[in-house]
Amino acid sequence: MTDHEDRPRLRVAMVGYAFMGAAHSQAWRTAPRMFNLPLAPEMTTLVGRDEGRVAAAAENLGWSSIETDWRRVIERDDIDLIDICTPGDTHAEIAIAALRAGKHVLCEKPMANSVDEAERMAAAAGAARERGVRSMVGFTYRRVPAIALAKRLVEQGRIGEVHHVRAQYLQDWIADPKAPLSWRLDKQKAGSGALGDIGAHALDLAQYLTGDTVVEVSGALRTFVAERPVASEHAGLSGTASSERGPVTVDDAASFLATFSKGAMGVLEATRFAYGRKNALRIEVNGSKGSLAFDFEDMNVLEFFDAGEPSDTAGFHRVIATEPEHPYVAGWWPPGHGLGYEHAFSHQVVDLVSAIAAGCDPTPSFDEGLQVQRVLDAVETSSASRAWQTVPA
Ligand code: SOE
Repeated sequence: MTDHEDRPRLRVAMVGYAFMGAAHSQAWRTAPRMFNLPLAPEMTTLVGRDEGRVAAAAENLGWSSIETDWRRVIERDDIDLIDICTPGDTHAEIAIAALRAGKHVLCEKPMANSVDEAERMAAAAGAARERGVRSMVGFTYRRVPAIALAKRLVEQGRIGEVHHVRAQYLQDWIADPKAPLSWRLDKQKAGSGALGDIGAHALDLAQYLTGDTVVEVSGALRTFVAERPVASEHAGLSGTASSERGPVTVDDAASFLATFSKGAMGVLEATRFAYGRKNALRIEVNGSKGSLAFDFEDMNVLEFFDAGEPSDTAGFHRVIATEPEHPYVAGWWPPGHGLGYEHAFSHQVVDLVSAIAAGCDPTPSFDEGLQVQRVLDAVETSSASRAWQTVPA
């Protein structure tokens, strides 16, 4: 444990306290204990509309106080950063107001529900940057050590020029037609379905690892189950079913072909209907000198093929990314002791706090969030028009 008393504080208010709020809370609590941060984060206020529920969550997750209106929080002088963990329909309003009020912002993904909202958010982030106010989008998987290692290898030229990117995000939590409705199946709240919720992660990783952007897409969206039982309780991802039924207004699955600006070809897929695949965020990149492959269901491992090796022994190496030389790992356990889903959220806090202290912009920026939104939008348009779509620059 590190003594933070002599460090400047970073007073955090978090809006929302469900699955993502719990993951972020864990990270705000843990990162300062395991990493030597330049600022001391304080879990000052948890924000939610229902006073009783937010008070219980604050007690449980470790927040010092509560508010029931985010607008009051952004007016407060004792808050430095707003962490947005609400459904997508509120991201733009909260983030823009917070940035204008001079608060740093961490915003969950997808950054917005539409390109228009994302453009306004990126503009607000640009104006805030001029005043030293920072913003970041929660594409957390970038901070899984095996993924950060893959990025390092690509940058070192170890796989050469990228030809192919295959990225999939496969889940199965609504494959059963009896699984009830939740806000994630409501276009109004979530913007889109598998496409924005998990396809956005696959797309972000594809662009992050290659250091390149998608310029053109041909996509297809499907909703396999158009109507579902109304959830009687919002527990976990899918709640508990009642006898009443309501419409699903988002896609259950999305897939698209992508052309990258430097010519690489991408095949991307996101689905909540892949029975047996629980959180299979997979990516494989093939280059002129080798290949890399990752599957979140085996998240401590990165597979690496070096085409320069003698062919009699060449093969994918299974690199267990738990050595102190691997990104982020030195802060944790001895080699081989494995990290989990939550650790990437702690790494997100480490990088965000370090950037704020250093006076530089953290990544992924709101500009990157906007670019992802533009690709997602192009996929939707392509699916509707059954034609390739150019992604606006
Ligand atoms: C639900 O599909 C979800 O929680 C996503 O919203 C997260 O971003 C992803 O990390 C896990 O799955």
